[in-house]
Amino acid sequence: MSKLTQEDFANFEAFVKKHENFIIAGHKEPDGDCIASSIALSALLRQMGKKAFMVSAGPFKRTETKKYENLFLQNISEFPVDTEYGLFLVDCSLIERIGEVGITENLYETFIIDHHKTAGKSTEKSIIKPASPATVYLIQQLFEHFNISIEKETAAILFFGLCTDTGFFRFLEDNSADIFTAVSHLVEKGANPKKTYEEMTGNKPFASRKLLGILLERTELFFDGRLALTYETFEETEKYGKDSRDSDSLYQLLSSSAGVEAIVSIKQESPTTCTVGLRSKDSVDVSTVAASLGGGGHKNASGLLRENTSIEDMKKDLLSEFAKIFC
Ligand SMILES: [Mn+2]
Repeated sequence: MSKLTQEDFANFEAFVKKHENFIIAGHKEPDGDCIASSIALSALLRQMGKKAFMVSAGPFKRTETKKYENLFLQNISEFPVDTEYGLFLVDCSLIERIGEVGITENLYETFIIDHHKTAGKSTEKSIIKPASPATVYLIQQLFEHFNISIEKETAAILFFGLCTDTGFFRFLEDNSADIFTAVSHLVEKGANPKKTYEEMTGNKPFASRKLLGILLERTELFFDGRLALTYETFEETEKYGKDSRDSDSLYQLLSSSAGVEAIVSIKQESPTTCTVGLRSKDSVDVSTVAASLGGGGHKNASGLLRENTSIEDMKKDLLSEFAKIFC
């Protein structure tokens, strides 16, 4: 269930009552949901008469997240904080996930709001709903339960968070009526789907389109077309810049090709280092491939990094691991 219970609301309220000031921290390498959850929670706390500030280790790599960077402190040492502060962890459950932001474990009373499967179960000090497609959906329920008005800007940011984690609703299935009800509330309050879509998918460097063309042209199929593999050389990384990488579009274009069940993208980060991105449809578990080559991740999205290797060697090792799945 992705709906909060009366107990969840009571636990949240009790935690908010105990402190006057709050730190809000999300995971490092923040995505849209993480950033939006932090911003919306901070608005909620302010409207409940509390003070809150946000911290993020960054980096704000994705185009659509960059404009929010200046709302976050990089390290809490930039701000006088005492141990009376309450700490909210959003879109992650482990203090290690927030990176180097000057927060020491167990120093602050902590409340977790998260939707990751690895986060465990809700407790008195957490709201954890793995069935929720985004953390922002949990925060929106807090607004609505406590009857706190959702300002236009907050509606837009909640909507943005939901769109990023659901691939603009493409990942939702037929059990998501509640989410669309929530979306309808956000649009009523001023969220603009067209504008958000343009912000999320636009503003990419022209060079990134060229690079996509090269990577698509180079893609090879293996195992009767079930695996698509492409790579980016170090020279290309240098020429086009890391800002021109648009893995999401690459995966989307390749996975829409008939028969393709898994996608491999090898990126040469330096003449002797490769990173590998793996994506798959539900029929294939790429986390096993990543794990056996020293990486990790989820069933349908995982990756690895290897030093002292070449694209050719990396490709050979990957194909022999995929042979175990496809042959
Ligand atoms: Mn999330």
